[in-house]
Amino acid sequence: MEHAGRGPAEKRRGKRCVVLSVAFVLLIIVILAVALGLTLRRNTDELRATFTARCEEFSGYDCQNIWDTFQQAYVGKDPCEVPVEAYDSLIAAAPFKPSCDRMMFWSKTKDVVHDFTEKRDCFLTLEDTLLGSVLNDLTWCGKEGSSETFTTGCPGWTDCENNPVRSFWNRASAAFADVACGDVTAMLNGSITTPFSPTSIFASIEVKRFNATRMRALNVVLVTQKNAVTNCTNASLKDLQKELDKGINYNCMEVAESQIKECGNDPEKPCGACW
Ligand SMILES: *[C@@H]1O[C@H](CO)[C@@H](O)[C@H](O)[C@H]1NC(C)=O
Ligand SMILES: *[C@@H]1O[C@H](CO)[C@@H](O)[C@H](O)[C@H]1NC(C)=O
Ligand SMILES: *[C@@H]1O[C@H](CO)[C@@H](O)[C@H](O)[C@H]1NC(C)=O
Ligand SMILES: *[C@H]1O[C@H](CO)[C@@H](O)[C@H](O)[C@@H]1NC(C)=O
Repeated sequence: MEHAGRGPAEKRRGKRCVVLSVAFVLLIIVILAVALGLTLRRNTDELRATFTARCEEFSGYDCQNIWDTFQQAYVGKDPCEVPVEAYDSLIAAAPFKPSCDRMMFWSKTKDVVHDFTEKRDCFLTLEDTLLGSVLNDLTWCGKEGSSETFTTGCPGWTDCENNPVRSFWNRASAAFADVACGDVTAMLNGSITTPFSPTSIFASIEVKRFNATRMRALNVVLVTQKNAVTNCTNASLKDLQKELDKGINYNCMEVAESQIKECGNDPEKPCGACW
């Protein structure tokens, strides 16, 4: 009797336990799915918020349209199959305007250049333009079969050539160099052995676009630190001079990093007088 009476009760408890376990697992799955959905949403929303806020600092642009055009370049695509041409419509939606005699290119001197251009309203880098500034230091990519934007888990700069971030900067650099006009400045790094490196964006994309019909001169500012490694006589800079479109004058100046910083702090000094 005892035996017979315990049997069904244990079975019921067992059944209840299974039902509770299944419910619990389902609950966990639902929570995870909601969390994942929110994370994806947040990825897209955060990038959009940053993009739009930075865009709205420039007046006279339709930032919603620029965001939509931007997304069309990579959303729903394999993040290793976004070619530079994918950004053609984006460039067309917010074209670079020529700023003759004020355009500044750089290679391996990012911090010094931007520290300087932020303080002094003399020179304009790609990162000071609308498209350059809205995407500066950001990461983004899409995924096949998804309408979301991801900001993590995206391929790195060298993981594959046609990744969304690298293709954007290559396309934007080309478009910025296409409008370079008058006297153009380039800040290169005198603390490395090859200041004009063939693999840099400056050498492989920008210099090739410089055109003598618009440009009068390229002025290289070779930024030196205490123990300068190289100077204006370096062979890589001779290569740069040779690669320039015939008719563009070339100048090179060695300028101490401390002098550039000092000049950035002295708003009274005329722009051209920094070196
Ligand atoms: C030049 O490159 C070196 C080595 O990468 C770096 O430490 C230095 O800050 C760079 N100089 C400038 C002016 O950016
Ligand atoms: C410069 O522009 C002219 C006229 O648009 C063009 O014919 C020439 O091929 C260009 N040169 C370079 C080096 O891009
Ligand atoms: C430039 O550097 C080379 C060595 O790389 C040196 O022989 C030369 O004297 C330097 N020139 C100047 C003007 O400092
Ligand atoms: C600068 O230029 C050449 C060729 O482009 C480099 O290979 C050199 O090492 C050079 N640097 C110095 C410091 O001599």
